[in-house]
Amino acid sequence: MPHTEFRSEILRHLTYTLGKEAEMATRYDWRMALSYTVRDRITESWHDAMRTSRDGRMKRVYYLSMEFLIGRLLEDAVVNLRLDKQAEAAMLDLGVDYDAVVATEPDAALGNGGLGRLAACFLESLSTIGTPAIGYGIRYEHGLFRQTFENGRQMEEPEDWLSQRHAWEFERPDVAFEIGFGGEVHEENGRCIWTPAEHVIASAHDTPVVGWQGSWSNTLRLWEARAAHAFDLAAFNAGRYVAAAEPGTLARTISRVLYPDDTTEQGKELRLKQEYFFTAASLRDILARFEREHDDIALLPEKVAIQLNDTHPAIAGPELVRLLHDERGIEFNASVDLARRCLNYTNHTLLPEALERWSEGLMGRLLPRHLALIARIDEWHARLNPGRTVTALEHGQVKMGELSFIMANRVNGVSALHTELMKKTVFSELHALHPERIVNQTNGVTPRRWVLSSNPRLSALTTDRIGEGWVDDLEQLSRLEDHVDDPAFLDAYSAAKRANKEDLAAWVKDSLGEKIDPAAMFDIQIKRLHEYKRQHLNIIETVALWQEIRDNPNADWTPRVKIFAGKAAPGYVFAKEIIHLINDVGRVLNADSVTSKFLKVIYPPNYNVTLAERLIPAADLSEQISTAGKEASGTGNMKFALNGALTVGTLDGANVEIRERVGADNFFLFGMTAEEVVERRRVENHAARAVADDPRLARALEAIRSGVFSPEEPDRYHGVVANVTGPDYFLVSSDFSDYWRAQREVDAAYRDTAAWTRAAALNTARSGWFSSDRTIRGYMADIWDIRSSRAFATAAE
Ligand code: HBZ
Repeated sequence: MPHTEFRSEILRHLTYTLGKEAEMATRYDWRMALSYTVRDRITESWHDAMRTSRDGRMKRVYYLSMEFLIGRLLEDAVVNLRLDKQAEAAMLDLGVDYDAVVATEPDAALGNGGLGRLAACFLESLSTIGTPAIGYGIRYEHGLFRQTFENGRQMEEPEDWLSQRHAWEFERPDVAFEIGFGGEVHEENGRCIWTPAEHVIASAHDTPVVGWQGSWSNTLRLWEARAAHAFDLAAFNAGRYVAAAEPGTLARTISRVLYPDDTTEQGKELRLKQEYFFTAASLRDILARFEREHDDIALLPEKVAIQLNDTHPAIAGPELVRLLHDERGIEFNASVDLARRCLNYTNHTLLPEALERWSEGLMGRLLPRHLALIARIDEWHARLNPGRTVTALEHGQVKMGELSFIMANRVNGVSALHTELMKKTVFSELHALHPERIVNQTNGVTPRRWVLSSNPRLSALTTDRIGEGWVDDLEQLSRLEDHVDDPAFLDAYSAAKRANKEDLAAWVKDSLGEKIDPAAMFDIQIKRLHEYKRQHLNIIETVALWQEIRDNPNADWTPRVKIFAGKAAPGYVFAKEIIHLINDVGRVLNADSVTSKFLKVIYPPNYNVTLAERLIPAADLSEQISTAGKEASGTGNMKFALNGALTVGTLDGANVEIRERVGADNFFLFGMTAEEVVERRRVENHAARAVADDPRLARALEAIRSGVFSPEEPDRYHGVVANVTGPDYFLVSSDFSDYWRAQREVDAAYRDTAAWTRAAALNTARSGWFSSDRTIRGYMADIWDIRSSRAFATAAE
């Protein structure tokens, strides 16, 4: 379609959908008009896809997730529909700055980090592959908090992406379910009837998710909570206006805000309510759709594959049993069997403090019928597996990991190492009972967002050399290997990186006022703040390096810019101290006229998907330095490698598989292995010994402890230093010397520009396996038993 036609459509939406005259239109108006125009195109393929799935009675994937970290959608849709040229030309014709318009879209942060972003990549890959799927989650009014810094300290402000209209969604007032809480259970004619004390309405909002080239679209269905009776007319008439609106306000709290906690379960009743709310609504929707298309419930596992993204929707097990047994009268064992054959569970962490548990008291109060069903499921499981008993209910607690495992057809980890550790640690007993149940599915990322759209320069170069088949067949990147000894290719590759770095430097200057040199190595660590991710190892090494540069300022240092970004959970005090420390160190180093030409520290606030898209293409070095055995997979590590950053990293999560693929020569390995970590913790005073053995570490810690970076409050970091020199559970001190060694190897390697560029290009060429398309195909084959996608749609039964 010519861009003039596209332009008329934008104007039509501006006039008739938004009711604005072109002369009066703001950037917001133009963005909305453009988004509606693009959405119209998606809608056609979306309806086709839904019709094909319905008519073909196809099996569908239902991805239940508390989080979908989708970010901005306009550019993604434009790129997938290949409308970029037209959209830009049309906006130019209209006298509107396309990039500026795109930049006004709020970043939808309906997730905390990797788990939520994985869900978003999966939906896009499912659409690209053409597998019928629906993502189910919560339509949070407020996503993850907005982070600002006040004198280097993290401050949290509410996020309000919905203060503007959300251009992509379709409200479905006709799709609504009543969700109950509390109340009583009684028996009637041998059947259990649950009479909840309280009801909330879950009402659906759909966002189409378009795949590559627009040939298929799936649905992200997010539930909003509202009151069954939003308004108390009697109270209003009595003049009690606030009280009159109370039922609505109370109900709405359920979908009000995303829990900003990515570690410990706060044990909040509201969190359990959120979990049940969206899980129950989704299951009812799934069954309703199934029953519209099939009349034999025995077909359920053949037509329905439900994936639980971590244990947050684990109540799906007992809820599905309740819907089948209590509500449809199917015999209990048959109900459990049917439910179990539909359900699968993905584990994302082995950290004991992050495994969800609910007290029996709370569960019994909020979901009395489910508590009873969990006990019955435990009995059922024990009967089938006499001898050894593993139960979900134990010591007055409901263990959601065990419940998910027992109720799942397949359980998966997210990297090879993580899956092996699952078998050996948290789920060892259940694994012994069900050795076929645990499978691995190493994570992946969508190349459409994380290369094509975010790194247009690298994409153009790649397409120029190998054609554009790589976009939905990422392993074709291996064909770049034929070019890594071609100087012209390497020049172009390094020119693309350089231009990305210049863009980032300009942005840093504009937004933070700090000047950074695009010739310096851009060394980036971006992820949630957590002790196991060890941002403090990175900043302590930065301090030690700064001290060495000061000792010998005329030496030939390799210039570096250390870039950090990430949020700490608001209640996670230690993580917030690390943020404060990084900012304090940055303030001192960036102002040091002797060292700042060699070393700077930058920490842009409010890390989100959009910022990741800006930073990753400009990275030379990717920091993946978690304590081995703690990072389940990581997905940022994959995005960096694809975009040609070399990794300095431990043998943890998917780093192991990245290193295997890119080659040991193109990866800077350091640190203890997962087994060595366990050993080392047994050594008495391991941290103190490590400090005593490494004068550099001792000196850096002393500077931090004595207030060199916090002169206004010299003991500000006593706690941090006491931790790292004392218990040091995450072995920062014990891994420091080897990290230092690896970093000096990085320095040396970076000085050989040609060799570095070649290694970077090899990282791109060899990372094609880390596409989420590959991951999704793995789930289809090993978990969902779906061999067909759109190409194989079968005729109606
Ligand atoms: O899931 C992450 C893992 O830490 C990371 O290694 C992995 O790559 C990624 C995708 O598999 N886990 C999370 O992101 N977890 C959460 O965000 C989370 C959120 C709420 C919770 C607990 C964890 O209550």
